[in-house]
Amino acid sequence: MNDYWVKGVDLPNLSQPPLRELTDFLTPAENVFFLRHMAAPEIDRREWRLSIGGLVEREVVLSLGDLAAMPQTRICAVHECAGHPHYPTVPVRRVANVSWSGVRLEDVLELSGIGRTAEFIWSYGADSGDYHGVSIPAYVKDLPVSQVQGHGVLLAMRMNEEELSDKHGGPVRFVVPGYYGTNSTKWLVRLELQAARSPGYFTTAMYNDRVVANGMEQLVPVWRMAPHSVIVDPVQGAVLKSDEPLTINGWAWSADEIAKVEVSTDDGKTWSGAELGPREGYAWQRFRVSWDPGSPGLYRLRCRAVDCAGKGQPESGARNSVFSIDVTVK
Ligand SMILES: Nc1nc2c(c(=O)[nH]1)N[C@H]1C(S)=C(S)[C@@H](COP(=O)(O)O)O[C@H]1N2
Ligand SMILES: [Mo]
Repeated sequence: MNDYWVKGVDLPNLSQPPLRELTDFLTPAENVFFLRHMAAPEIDRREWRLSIGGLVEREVVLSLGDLAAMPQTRICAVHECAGHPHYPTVPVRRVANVSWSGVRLEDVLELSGIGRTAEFIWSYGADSGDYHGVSIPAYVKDLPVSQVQGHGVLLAMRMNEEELSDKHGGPVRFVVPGYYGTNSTKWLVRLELQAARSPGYFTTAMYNDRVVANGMEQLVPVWRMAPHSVIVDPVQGAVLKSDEPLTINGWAWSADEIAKVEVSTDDGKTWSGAELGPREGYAWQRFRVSWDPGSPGLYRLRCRAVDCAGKGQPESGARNSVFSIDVTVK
């Protein structure tokens, strides 16, 4: 029984399981973090419709039955929250790895056609309301059309082979594998093709990182996931026995495949390469390293991942900065 989520009680706006609950390759639904920015909408599944408009060749409206009758695809993908939009440099390590099933975005866009001048796809959720004093007409996200084609984007109706729950955005949500969770619009009701980025609050004011390159400040949308890794066994504060073989286990992921994970057991003074599992689809990759601490004491364990393009994790001050825990060896 998990105590961070109580069924039947008013939906809280955030739930996050402790890392010790994340030891399985596929995260069970009850251990998948949950998040929303505004009040959760009420959706009648019989009345639900998805409209596709904007710069399309023809407007399309689909019901749940229409989607269910189309070819279904399953994809395994890591699901990571980018963190609080007001504090983009604070790592929250809010992550899960799940399988999503539903209809490919390409198949739906085939029905509507893509207008010649369309550059962005906007996705609308059914939720609206107050967000920290700002009135939001609808949760809207955007992505370049060129980046979503051929990348497994789904209109998901199932999570881990079960009907998508209300709290995870049912009946249908957008799923953008390899991109931060904020792009995977829950309670999806409309897709729009447009020539420019959306002027919505969550695409302009929030979820844009200020990055300084060549002395110039640039705004970089929070789209593709950066390399990240966490240790899930042992966990923070664990008391371990030195006379038993010890293994440090964790997960690493990024928009691209992870090529290397290193672990330090001396607070970053020395690092050793971990055994790294393969990448399946867009899933996270397992890593492990055996550890002989030698003597009892207090140890700070850290891990860091590098993707196949050579991109790693910053030491501090980023949503994906290097993770650490303290454990005691007796
Ligand atoms: N409609 C809608 N979609 C949304 C959000 C939201 O507030 N409204 N939150 C986003 C954020 S920031 C994250 S991290 C994920 C969380 O998905 P989950 O609750 O299923 O884990 O949904 C995204 N999609
Ligand atoms: Mo998020």
